[in-house]
Amino acid sequence: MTDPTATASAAADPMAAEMQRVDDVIRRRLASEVVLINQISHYIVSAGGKRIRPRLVLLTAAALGFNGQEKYELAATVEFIHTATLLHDDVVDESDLRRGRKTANALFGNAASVLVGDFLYSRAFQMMVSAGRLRVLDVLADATNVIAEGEVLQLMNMHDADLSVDDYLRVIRFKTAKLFEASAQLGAVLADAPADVERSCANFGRALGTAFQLVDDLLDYEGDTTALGKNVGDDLREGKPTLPLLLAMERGTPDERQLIRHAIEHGESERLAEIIAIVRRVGAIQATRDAARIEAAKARDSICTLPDGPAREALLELCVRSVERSS
Ligand code: GRG
Repeated sequence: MTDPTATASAAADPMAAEMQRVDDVIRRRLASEVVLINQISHYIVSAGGKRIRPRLVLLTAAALGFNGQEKYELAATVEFIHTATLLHDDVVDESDLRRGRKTANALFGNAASVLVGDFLYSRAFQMMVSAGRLRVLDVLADATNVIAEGEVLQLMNMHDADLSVDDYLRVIRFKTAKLFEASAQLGAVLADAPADVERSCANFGRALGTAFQLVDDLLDYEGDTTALGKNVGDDLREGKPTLPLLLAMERGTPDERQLIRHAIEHGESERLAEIIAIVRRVGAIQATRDAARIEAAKARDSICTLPDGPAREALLELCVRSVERSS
């Protein structure tokens, strides 16, 4: 007899069964004899998340005709790396809300969060070795190194109201787009695709990841805390010069420019409501979304030569969803 819940979820997400396979690997690979590791890693993983990076692995592999079981292991691997970065990032940013729940650092403390992040990160390396391909290690070792560089660059840019748009873009390419790039590239690596196809998939992921982070940054001014599952206004509180603020300074009156500059330099959000109103009025949110649309169009162009079929269609659809999202 057909399982009605399986049918319903398949209608909502045609990849539901595939993603379930990834979740099965995630749960199996979380296992540790150390109680606190199990507790914290299950806490963050069971809160869900969009699982967009594992989808990229599965879809690029499928688009290129690869259907081996290793794809689930690698899809779970990139989600582990992503989860490790979230655990570390929430400590660095002192965030207290993630995926609609208290962050692990708020609940278990900074030390436990960093260390369980280390566990997930090193477990990811055990998993990628099990793929038995040096190219997989090459791609992911490079990606994780660049992500860490991006986070350090971001730290250096904190409170810098004179940051250039190029320097801002460099940070988001490193800290976010790199893992999207690696995820899409891994599908091609699994499929033993020629170098130019591997490059196209990597370019797709890089542009999609850039679009994704641009939207992430605008939602911090446009979004709703409940829908986002994290606090809006956190970037301003931290003095993070993201594109909506840089554009608002460019387009605002001298007084408005001064207000935003002061907020970035001192990392304060007492006048958050006023700043959000300025960011919206001068069209900085719209302009940031437009920049994301341009990146998404680049992503779509990158895979125009991939074989036509449902997997390529789903990749194209991801470009739309990543930009037109509100959470
Ligand atoms: C452990 C390799 C390693 C590095 C640590 C802290 C750090 C260096 C990197 C942080 C990078 C980071 C968190 C970038 C932001 C990426 C981002 C947009 C996260 C949110 O992604 P979603 O929306 O999250 O896909 P969900 O919750 O849906 O999974």
